[in-house]
Amino acid sequence: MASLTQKASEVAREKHPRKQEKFLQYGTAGFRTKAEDLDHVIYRMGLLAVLASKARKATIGVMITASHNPEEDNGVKMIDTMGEMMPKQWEEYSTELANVSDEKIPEVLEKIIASEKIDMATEACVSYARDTRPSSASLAHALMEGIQALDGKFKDFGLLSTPQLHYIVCCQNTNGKYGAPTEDGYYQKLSSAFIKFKEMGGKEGAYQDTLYLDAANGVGAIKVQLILKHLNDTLRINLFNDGSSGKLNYQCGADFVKMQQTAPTGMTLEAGRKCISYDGDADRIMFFFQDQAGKFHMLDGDKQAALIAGYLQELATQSGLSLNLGLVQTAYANGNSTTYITEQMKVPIACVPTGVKHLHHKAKDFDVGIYFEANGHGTVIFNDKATDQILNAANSESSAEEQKLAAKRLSVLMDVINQTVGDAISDMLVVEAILFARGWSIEDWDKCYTDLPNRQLKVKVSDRTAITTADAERKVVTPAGLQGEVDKLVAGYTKGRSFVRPSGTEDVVRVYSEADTRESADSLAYEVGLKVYELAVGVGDKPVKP
Ligand code: 16G
Ligand code: MG
Repeated sequence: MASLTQKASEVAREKHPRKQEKFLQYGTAGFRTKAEDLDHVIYRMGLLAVLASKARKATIGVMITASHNPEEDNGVKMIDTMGEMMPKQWEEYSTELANVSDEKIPEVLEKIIASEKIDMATEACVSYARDTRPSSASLAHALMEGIQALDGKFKDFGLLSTPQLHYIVCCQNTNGKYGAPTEDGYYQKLSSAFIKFKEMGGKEGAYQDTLYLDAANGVGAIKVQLILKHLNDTLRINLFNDGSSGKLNYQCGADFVKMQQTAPTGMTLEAGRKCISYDGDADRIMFFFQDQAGKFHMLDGDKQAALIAGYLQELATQSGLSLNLGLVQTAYANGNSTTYITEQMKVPIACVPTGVKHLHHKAKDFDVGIYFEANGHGTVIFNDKATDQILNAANSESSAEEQKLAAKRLSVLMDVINQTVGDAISDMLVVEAILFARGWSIEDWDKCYTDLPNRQLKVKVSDRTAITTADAERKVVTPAGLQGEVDKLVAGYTKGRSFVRPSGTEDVVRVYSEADTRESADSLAYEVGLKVYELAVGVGDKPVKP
């Protein structure tokens, strides 16, 4: 064993040396920084993935992407055996391993081997993939050399969207029960379920099967064209920002649309056109359209959650199943979505801190757990009880026709959903399926509730870890006194709400605000931002008055 970990250190020194002392942290979405600083980190993640695979006695996934970040950035994230995020202790191992000198690598590896009681004789297998960034291919090579240095086996899936790799890892570790563990298996499963769902028929109405897609010049552009081949014209897509000329995520993509509350460049809006944006690694999706008066409407993660939860709840009731269905949101969820979903739809809501792992984990408390971040990342998970009940009801000879049809629809929709993680392609199909079933246009869907005007801004402070929060990030604990100031400011606005949290992916503090008017939301964000700047040692430019 010692010779193996020693070899890992030698390869590091020869081929993937740590060139600078910059501290890097495995954050909410793994490591994410300038691509040029990542070679040694990704090599080491190859080493760690081998240990994780041995510890789990199963396949581990590693995705190379920086999602919606600028093209120059890159990142890496490990995927656990069921397609989920890695637990905290592995995030800590990642951070520790990434920041030691090349010479110290054996020491850290051996410590992990001991604490996880890893039998080094166990075979290891790592599945990995990358996004379309120029730096991704060479980083994938560094990863592979890390895996090989510890004698691990690997499968290189080349270019994939992040959720496709999550799906494949889950399939690999469930012996194909969740689907065939290949990219083609993914297309087959989702597309055949989507086609089947449409064959069951929908309500007459204003539904249109045409979409205008901004693919953020990312991997989604390639993958959506592949799934289209399997969809047999059940969906039409006009593709924009397909990567042939524009820059990845630059003034386009789901994050741009959400943050700027405007259409991406490279795409012309026309009244009533149903438009969508993916982010750079296709794990988020935004819907939007322009109305007859030229006004821009955005249907974010909250609205997708409302559509999906409402429909699933209806099917569950119609099929006579007693399933405990609930929705998980974060503090970023628009106040009007929360009110609509709890009061009108009567679906229970849980609120958790930002980050997919928190939402996914909480969603497991329900038989049918729907989770969405406002930024467009979300999915639905069905536990074993729900899955069994739905499949039994769909195949039962005894139940009434209407009941059986509802259960059939549920069972088919379940296969359109990528339950392992939020997935832009899968969510697109799920939303389209529901709109089709309801006979709705995007305007019909948009009418369920109107978003409260909201604003987000960033404040630079000398140390963002000085900001700590509680109550699912809705309250600031430190610096002392800040929450009191936020409360006072919020009290001055009708329907005002605001919170402050340190970012997990950028060196900034984020401020969110909402209120009854655009001006109020902007002004509240500004005032809260200023308080953060004053009480949390702001650096550089102060927030600017709107
Ligand atoms: C990451 C998270 C996303 C979260 C975002 C918040 C994952 C896979 N992704 O992208 O869920 O919304 O970070 O970023 O967990 P922030 O902490 O910088 O606001
Ligand atoms: Mg992403």
